[in-house]
Amino acid sequence: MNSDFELANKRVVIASNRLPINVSSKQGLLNITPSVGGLATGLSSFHQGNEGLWVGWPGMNPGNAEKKQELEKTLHDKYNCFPVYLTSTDLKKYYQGFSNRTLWPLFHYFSTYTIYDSSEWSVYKKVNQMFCDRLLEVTRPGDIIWIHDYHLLLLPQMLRREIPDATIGFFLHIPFPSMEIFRYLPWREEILEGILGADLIGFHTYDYTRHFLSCTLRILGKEQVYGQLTVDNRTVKVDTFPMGIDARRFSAAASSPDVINERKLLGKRLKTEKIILSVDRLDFTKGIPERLKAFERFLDKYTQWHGKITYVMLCVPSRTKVREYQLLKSEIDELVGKINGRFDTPGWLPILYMYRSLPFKQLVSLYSSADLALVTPLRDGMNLVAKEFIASQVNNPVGALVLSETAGAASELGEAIIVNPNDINMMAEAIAEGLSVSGEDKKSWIESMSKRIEKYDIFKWTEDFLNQLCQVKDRQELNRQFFLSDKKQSEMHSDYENAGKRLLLLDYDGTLVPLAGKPEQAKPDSEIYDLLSMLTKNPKNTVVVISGRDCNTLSEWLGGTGVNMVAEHGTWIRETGKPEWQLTSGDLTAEWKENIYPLLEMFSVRTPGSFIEEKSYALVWHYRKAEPELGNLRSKELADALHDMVSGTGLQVLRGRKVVEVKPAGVNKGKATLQWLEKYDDWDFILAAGDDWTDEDIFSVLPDWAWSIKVGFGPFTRARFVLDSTNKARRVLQSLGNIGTQ
Ligand code: GDG
Repeated sequence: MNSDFELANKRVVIASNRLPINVSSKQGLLNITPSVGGLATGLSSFHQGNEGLWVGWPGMNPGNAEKKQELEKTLHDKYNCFPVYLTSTDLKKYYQGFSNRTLWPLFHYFSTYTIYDSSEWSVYKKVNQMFCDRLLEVTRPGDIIWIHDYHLLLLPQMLRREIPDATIGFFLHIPFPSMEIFRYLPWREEILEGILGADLIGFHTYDYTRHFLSCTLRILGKEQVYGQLTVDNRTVKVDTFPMGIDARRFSAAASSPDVINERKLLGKRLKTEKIILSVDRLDFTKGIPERLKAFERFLDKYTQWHGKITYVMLCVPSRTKVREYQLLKSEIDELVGKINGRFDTPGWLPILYMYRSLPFKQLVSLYSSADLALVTPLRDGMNLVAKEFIASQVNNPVGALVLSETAGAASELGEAIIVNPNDINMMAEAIAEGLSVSGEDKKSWIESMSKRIEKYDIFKWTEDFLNQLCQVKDRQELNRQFFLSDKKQSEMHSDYENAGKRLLLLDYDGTLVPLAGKPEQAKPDSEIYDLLSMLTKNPKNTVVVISGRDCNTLSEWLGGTGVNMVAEHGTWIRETGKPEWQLTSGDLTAEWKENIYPLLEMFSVRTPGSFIEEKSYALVWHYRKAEPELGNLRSKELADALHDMVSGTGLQVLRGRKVVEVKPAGVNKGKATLQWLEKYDDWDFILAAGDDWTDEDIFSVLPDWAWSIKVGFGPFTRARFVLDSTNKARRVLQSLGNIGTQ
C-alpha cells in the first residue's frame, strides 16, 4: 500500500457481505474468481497491499468439515480472508430478503418495491451477529475494524458492546435516503443505533451525510456540531468520502499490449464508426430500460447515425434469484429485441447486448475503445464505472461521458454531459451531443476529470478515511478527560466531605429533569423532590436552583424542598424561608414587551409546535416541540431579527436550549451566581450543574477549583466536566446527599 497514514502499523480488518473473491465448486475442485461489484473491485487493490484481513461470505458453503478446512486454509494463506458461512435460509432472508428487498430499494428511493417482513429482519439481525462472532474470533486488540455497506448496518453496535474501546469505521456504498424515505422503515431506530456503534461513519456525498444527520436528529433526537455526535459518552464523526478507483491500474492496462490487441479484435468484429458503451450490474436502480428507450428515440430522430454506431451494452447478472430482477431481465430482453428488430439492416445490428461478466482486460478494452459512455442510473451511491471509463481514456481521440445527475459521481464529474435519467428526450439529445462533440472539448473535459480521479484514488480515499478514524479516536481520548469519571467523583466526594460550607448551584430543566415536550410537563418527580430535600437538610449545604422558569412555577414546584430559588435567568431571587421574591436589579422595565411580542407571534405562526411564554421581565419563544431542523433555522432567523430590534435598548437576546429569550441586559445567571458567591468568602465546596448556553454564565464566574458540570451533549463548554444525561447528574447528587446521612 502506498499510503503513510498514521496507523500504517495497525492491521485493517475489512468486513463486508461478500469476500473480494467468489468461491464455487467444479467437479469437486474449488474454483476461485474475483468478485464483480463496486465494493470488491474498489477495495481489493487496497487489501492486496495491506497485511490486513477480510471477513465475508465466500459464495458457497462446502458442507463437510474436511472441505471446509481446505477452503479456509486456501482463503487464509492466499487471500488473507476469513469466511462467514451462510445457510440457504440466511441467504434467502438476510441477503435476498432484508438486504435486497428492503434496504436496497428503500435507500435507492424505490419505496414501492420495498417489502417489510419481520422474519427477514430477524434473520438479518442473526447474520449480523454471526459476523460479529467471527470478527471477535479473528481480530486482536489494536486492529482497525472497517465495516462496509448496507448488509451490516447493525454490526458496528454489536461489536461496540463486546469491545467498548474498539476502533470501528463504517462506510455506506449506497445512497443514504432523505428522512422522508428513511422514516418508512419499521426498524429505523435500531438501524441508526446500529450504525452509531462506529467511531467514523462515511458516505459518498455530502447529501447522504446530511440525510443521515437529519435522521439521527429527528428520529433519535441527537444533535450534531460540525458532523460530530455524542453517543454514550463517545464522540462519533460523520463525514463525506467520495470513493475513488485504482486509476493507474486502468490507465496502465489501457496502454498495455494485451489490451491494444483486444481493441484491434473488437474493432474488426464490430466494424463500426463509433462505439457507445454501458456497463452495469443488471439492477433496477441502473435505469437500463429508460436508457434503451432514449437510445431508441435517438435512432428515430438522428437517422444519419444509422449503420455508423454500435451500442455495446454489458449487463452483469446480479441477484438472479430475486423476482424483481428476473422481471427486469425480461423487460430488457424484450426492449433490446424490439429496437434491434426495428432498426437492424443486413450488416448492422444497433445493440450488441452481452449478459455476462468479462475479464478485466476485455472490460478495459471496451472502456478505451468507446467513443461515448452512458452512465445513467436512476440512483447510484457513487458509480465507479464512470470513473473507470475516464481513467481508461489514454488514446486519442478520447471518449465522452453522459452521466446521470442522481449518481454520486455527478458531484465530482461536473464536466460530463449531465442528464436527468427519467427524461428520455434529454438523454436522446445527450447521446447526439456526445457523438458530435469536438475532439478538443472532449480532451479538455477528460483531462480535468482524470486529474481529479488520479488525485483522490482508492489509496488516497482509504488513507483519508483511516486517518480521520485515528483522529476521532484521539479526540475521544481527549474528551474522555472531561467526563466526570468514577475517580474524579471520589475526589469530589472527599472535597465535599471535608468542606464546612458548601454551595450547590443547580439548573432545573435539562439538568435535574429531562426536557419535556411541554414546559408544564417537567414537574419534579418524587425522586428529585426527595433528593433536593435531602441536600437542603444538611446544615452545611446552601442549595440554589437557578432557572429560567417564572417565580410562580418555581414556588409551586420546589417551594417545599427548602432550596433557594433564582427565577427568570437571574431576574428574581427567593431565599429559603422567606415568602417574598425580590428583584435582583432595581431598574427593570417591562414596557418593551409590547413591541417585541408581535415578532415572536409571527415566528410562532410560521413554526408549527412553537409557542410564546410571557414572564414578568422577559419574553420567551419555545421551539422544543417544533420539527427540529425548522426550529433551529427559525431560531437563528428570530435571534438575528431580535438583535437588530434590541440594539441600544438595554435588552439582550439569549439563545438557550430550544428557546430564544429577550430580557433586560445585565441580568443573567452569572450575575445571580455572583450574588451567592459574595455572600460568604469562605465557601470551601462549590458545585454547579447546567445544560445550556445560559448556564455558561454560571460556569464563567466560578473559581477555578469549583466542580462545574455540563449535562448533555456539547464539546464547547466552560465547565470542567461533562455528564451525558440528567440521570447521571441525579446519581452524582444522590451520592453527595448520601454522604451527609452516613
Ligand atoms: C456499489 C454501489 C458504488 C462491472 N462489470 C464487469 C466488471 N464490473 C465492475 C466495474 C465496477 C463495478 O463492477 C461496478 O461498480 P459500480 O460502482 O458501478 O456499482 P455497484 O456494483 O452497484 O456498487 C455504487 C459502489 O458500490 C462503490 O462504493 O459506486 O453506487 O451501488 O468496478 O468495473 N468487472 C469486470 N467484468 C465485468 O464484466 N471485471
